Amino acid sequence: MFKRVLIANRGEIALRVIRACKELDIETVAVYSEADRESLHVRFAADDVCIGRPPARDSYLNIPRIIAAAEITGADAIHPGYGFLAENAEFANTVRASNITFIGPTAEQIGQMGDKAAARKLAQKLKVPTVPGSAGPVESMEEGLKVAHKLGFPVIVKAAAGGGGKGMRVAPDAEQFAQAFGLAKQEALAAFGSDEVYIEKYLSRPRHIEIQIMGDTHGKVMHLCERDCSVQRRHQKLIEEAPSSALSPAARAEMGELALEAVRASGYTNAGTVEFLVDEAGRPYFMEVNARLQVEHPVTEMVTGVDLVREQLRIAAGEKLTLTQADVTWRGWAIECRVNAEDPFAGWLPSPGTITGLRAPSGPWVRDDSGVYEGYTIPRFYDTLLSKLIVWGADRAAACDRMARALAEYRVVGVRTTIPALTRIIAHPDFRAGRLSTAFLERVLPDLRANDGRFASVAVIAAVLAEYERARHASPPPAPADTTPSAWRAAGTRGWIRP
Ligand code: MV4
Repeated sequence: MFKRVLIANRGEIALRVIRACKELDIETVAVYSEADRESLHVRFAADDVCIGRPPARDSYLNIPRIIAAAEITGADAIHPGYGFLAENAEFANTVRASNITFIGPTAEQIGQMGDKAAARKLAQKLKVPTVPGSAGPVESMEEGLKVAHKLGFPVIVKAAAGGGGKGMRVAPDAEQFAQAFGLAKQEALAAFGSDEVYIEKYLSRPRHIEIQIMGDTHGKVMHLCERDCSVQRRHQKLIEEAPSSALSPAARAEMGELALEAVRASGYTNAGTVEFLVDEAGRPYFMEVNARLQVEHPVTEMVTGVDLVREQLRIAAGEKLTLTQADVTWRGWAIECRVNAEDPFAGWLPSPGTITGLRAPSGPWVRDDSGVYEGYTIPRFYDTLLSKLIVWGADRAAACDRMARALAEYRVVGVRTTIPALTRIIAHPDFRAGRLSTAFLERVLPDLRANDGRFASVAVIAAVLAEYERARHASPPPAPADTTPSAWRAAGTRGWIRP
């Protein structure tokens, strides 16, 4: 096993990895930008190195500085977390060339999975179903239009180097095809340095269902149940769950097999996710492979009992997977809500600032993977994720009830958060019934608003926060002479202990 692991990331995921290391008695090294001096991951790690200025390209995306930090501190492995350099083949390769172990798939596997058009081709070769579309990259507008006519509109133009929604444009009809094609190409070139695109028939209300997989360096690969990530807004997932209410046990088993089929040939190692869209008829279509640990991995951990980061570390150290496919079972239901510092009442704009009051939910079957603390100032340079609230229940209804309870316990003062929106979504009849698709959120957003254009629960939240502030800063009111419970309460002494 490793002696010292450097975590090339920040926020809650850096803490998540540090925790797994500590439980395996591995020393930890945090790297941080000048904006993150006061961040929790720096305090949690045994050692830390400042790697540069706040913009990510000067710090968390700066490969030479991260390698230098590992060399200075004597780290023998690097965990990339998610985002930043997690799926950068050049980084994985540079780490390896520096005689440091990259905790993730090989540079070659990352490169392979990064080319979405090639991954799609490979899936087709392996008889894993894909959405009808172009055979490969489409060179010209004319060729694209021909393919689109053959498929029938609407179609979607996707960047080969893309993924996660970037460089993607829907063409509803032939008139709008040229524009969609041009914009997708342009965006792809700007974002990925390659304007290669391919075309697929557009599915209008699919569910986004992904299979967690794990492979070791001894040729064993297994899947660990699916996650349903259909509740998202502009490719930002808000709520994820495991398992999915859309799959029967037979469909689940079939998708697990398809996911394994898609990665077996390439000898995939470490954690990965095979992403599918599932249409209204329940047919799965391969989309892409995410060669990293994902944000929403805790829901899988909660239903399977497998510590995915621990397994990542063990696999990277050359050990065998703890479990076999036959040993992996899932029980009950887990739901995750992403708590972001964004104002859902003001176009979901980031709400940076200082957290002046904070109380995270707890209690049975509640997990809060947070990267913040009371007094912490959220830097404006990075994403707005404050924490992931994950709950488990014996079934989906119990998990929904528990999430509602946990969200109601959450208090964040000083910045706006997505909690009021999440509360409303969890309470929505369609969410409760599991009537989900990637179109769900946009469709129900108006339902979540009251007549004044704000969420109906704003008044409630404001009252709760006012009460919280009062209790924190006020001094107790004078005690009434009559200290019976009813008189005590009538005297406005709620929140103060009766003598
Ligand atoms: C699609 C699709 C519909 N049809 N492909 C989004 C994430 C990426 N991994 C795949 N994505 C999609 N691919 C076909 N053939 C719908 C999505 C999609 C989406 C597309 C446009 C705008 C919002 C979206 C939200 C979720 C999924």
